[in-house]
Amino acid sequence: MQGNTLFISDLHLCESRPHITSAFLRWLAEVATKADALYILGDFFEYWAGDDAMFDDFHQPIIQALQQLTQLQTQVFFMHGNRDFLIRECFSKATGAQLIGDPTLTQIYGRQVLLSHGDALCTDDVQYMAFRAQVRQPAWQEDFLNQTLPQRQAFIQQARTKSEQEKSTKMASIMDVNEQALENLVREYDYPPVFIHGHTHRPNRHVHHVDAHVCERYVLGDWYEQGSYLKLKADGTMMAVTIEA
Ligand code: LP5
Ligand code: MN
Repeated sequence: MQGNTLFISDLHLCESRPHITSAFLRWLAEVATKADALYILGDFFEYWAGDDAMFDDFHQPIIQALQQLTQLQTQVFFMHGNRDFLIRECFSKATGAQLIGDPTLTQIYGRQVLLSHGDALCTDDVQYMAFRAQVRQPAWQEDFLNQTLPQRQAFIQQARTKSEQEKSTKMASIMDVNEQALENLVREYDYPPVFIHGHTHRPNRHVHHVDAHVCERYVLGDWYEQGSYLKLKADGTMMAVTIEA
């Protein structure tokens, strides 16, 4: 046992930010190999058009690096984000990463830890919630995946443009986690003492009191200007670390 578990999200890996991909690959080799487990909590990729996009020159080094990691002693768990929810078993087989649902309650070093990407808690963002409900339907996804890869990529480009336009008119507060939705989730999962999520790109530690239970909520940072991760040690201490990219 290595005595630490790592959490990351929102790397948004893409060809246009090669320094971030390089920083991540370095971090995998230098830091993640010394961990018991790595949890990737969504938006690992800028977008995922389908597992058939996995064989290109951009994705292959990332997939091979994850595979090397899982072949050593580090377990890798992967949760979907709103950009890469089309990742399927093909990716999982190629990397050795185990797909986990959103949310997932797990036990790490004897403590209950609740994990989520975080977008489902942004319930004030009603336009996004409607979009999410549509694209998370299995039938919608099947239709989408039946299109050719170039057709899917073109659609995603349009959706990205529309999303950026709409985000520029939304108040910052509606794109954050809704307090009531958060409390409901904490109740539903029987008051986990630790909750970790990403998506909002607002790295922080919050302490919530829900029905007289305390829940520490850690928000992961993105990997735009720098890298960042959370490290949970076997003694229960949590560290937020940033790295240069
Ligand atoms: O992604 P981010 O963090 O910038 O913004 C999110 C929400 N936006 C999204 C949309 C994605 O970025 C689009 C790319 C998805 C790639 C996945 C590929 C799988 C196929 C799906 C193809 C569509 O998630 C944004 C939130 C923000 O987080 C904060 O929480 O506000 O939500 C929106 O902006 C949603 C809009 O309000 C509605 C989305 C419009 C997309 C409509 C598609 C129509 C395409 C055009 C056809 C002519
Ligand atoms: Mn997200």
